[in-house]
Amino acid sequence: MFDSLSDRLTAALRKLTGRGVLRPEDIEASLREVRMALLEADVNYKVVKDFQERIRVQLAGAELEKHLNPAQQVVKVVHDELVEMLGANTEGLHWAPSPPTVVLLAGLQGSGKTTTAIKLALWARRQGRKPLVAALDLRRPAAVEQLRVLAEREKVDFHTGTGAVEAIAQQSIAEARRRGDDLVVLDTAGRLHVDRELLEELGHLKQSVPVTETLLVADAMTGQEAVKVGSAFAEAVGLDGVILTKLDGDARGGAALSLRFATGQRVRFAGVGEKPADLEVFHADRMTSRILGMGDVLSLIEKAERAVDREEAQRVEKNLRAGTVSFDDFLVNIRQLKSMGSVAGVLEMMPGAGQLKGALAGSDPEAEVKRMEAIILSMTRRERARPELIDGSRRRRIARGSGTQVSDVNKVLKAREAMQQLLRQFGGGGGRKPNLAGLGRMLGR
Ligand SMILES: Nc1nc2c(ncn2[C@@H]2O[C@H](COP(=O)(O)OP(=O)(O)OP(=O)(O)O)[C@@H](O)[C@H]2O)c(=O)[nH]1
Ligand SMILES: [Mg+2]
Repeated sequence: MFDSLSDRLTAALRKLTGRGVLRPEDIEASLREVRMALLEADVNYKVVKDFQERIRVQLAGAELEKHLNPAQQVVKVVHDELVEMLGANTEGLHWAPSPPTVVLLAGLQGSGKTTTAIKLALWARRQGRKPLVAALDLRRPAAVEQLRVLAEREKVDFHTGTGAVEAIAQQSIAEARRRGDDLVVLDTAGRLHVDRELLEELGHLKQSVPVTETLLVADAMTGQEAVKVGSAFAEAVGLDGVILTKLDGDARGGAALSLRFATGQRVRFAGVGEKPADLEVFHADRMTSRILGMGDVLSLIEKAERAVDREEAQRVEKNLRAGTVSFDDFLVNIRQLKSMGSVAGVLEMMPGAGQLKGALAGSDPEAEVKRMEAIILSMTRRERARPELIDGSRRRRIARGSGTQVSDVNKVLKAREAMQQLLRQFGGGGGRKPNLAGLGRMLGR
């Protein structure tokens, strides 16, 4: 997804992170490259101009964060502005206060409306909802059949009918009420181009039923065309957001990156394949991190910087850099995790933290961290400094002392090992600049 944009941006920014001191001309040069990269990705030129201006203003501002070096600051500002450009959102669907929620899907021919109708229904079902899809594309009998077949295969309630689309839409809502469905997705007819007739039809339909959200389904591969369509629909019918399809293809990113500024519309979902399960909520920040190729390291740095007691962290950092983790270090670390908010959320963002997460795989990560803390506090000083001493009988004693099971103690021992492994992998000290910093630095400086 957005591969070449990603490559170019990362390359432009990496040049900076390799330097200790940044001269203004270095920054200018990389901003020029960032600009070229965006234009090549088919981002609307006005949007690019605006973007560049905002970055320049921010870099000149006094608000820069002191704990980041100049290169990191540039990366951070670019990152934040990209998130802004993408609409800074993670919204999914807005649900109607009283069900059913009614979602009207509109868009050009072949943009993916019918496929998306079923995808959205399945996404809602994964959220514990009960969806119904309604076929309102009566211009082509095959279109109704397409949705019917998909709905039957996925066991999603389906409704269609003959006559006026407004009436069928109303019936489908009554049908949903009768079946206890709380979401109705209306699949409409497309056209080759935006034309008056289509827009009027959609306008009438929208007035005939209590639509909760009107979402434009747009093909990301069409780039600026999708943006034009977005403007036309927004103006004539009114939109609440966009579902961008075919982001699994080699879309350059222009549509995703221009829509918000050019039309005021946020991308709410991303279609990432042909299968009914291939729909994701569009997370502006995750998408940005993906584009910048840095995991979510930036936000982790941000959180860590806020939460960590620096001095304590510095003391631990020395050990971390050496690639060893005593239980004292470990205790500091998990307390930091705790102070950062959702443990699961933080782990999510750590590159390669899968192992540690596995070790924490309780139903409630927060409770798990408390238990870990109790277990570590039941160890002797020597045990904490030299975990390899902890044999079977010590494990039993520690379990008794902390009111846990030996299996819980084993889990903590494993988690520490996992963290040590993780550190050796991501390294204190050395390189790996794309990740901006090793874990040691992420946890404090
Ligand atoms: N790769 C990929 N293909 C998609 C995606 N979404 C839709 N498609 C494909 O795009 C084609 C058109 O999809 P439809 O859902 O039939 O499009 P539509 O908007 O309903 O088209 P009309 O009913 O003719 O207006 C199909 O071949 C889909 O499989 C996606 O996210 N990724
Ligand atoms: Mg269709």
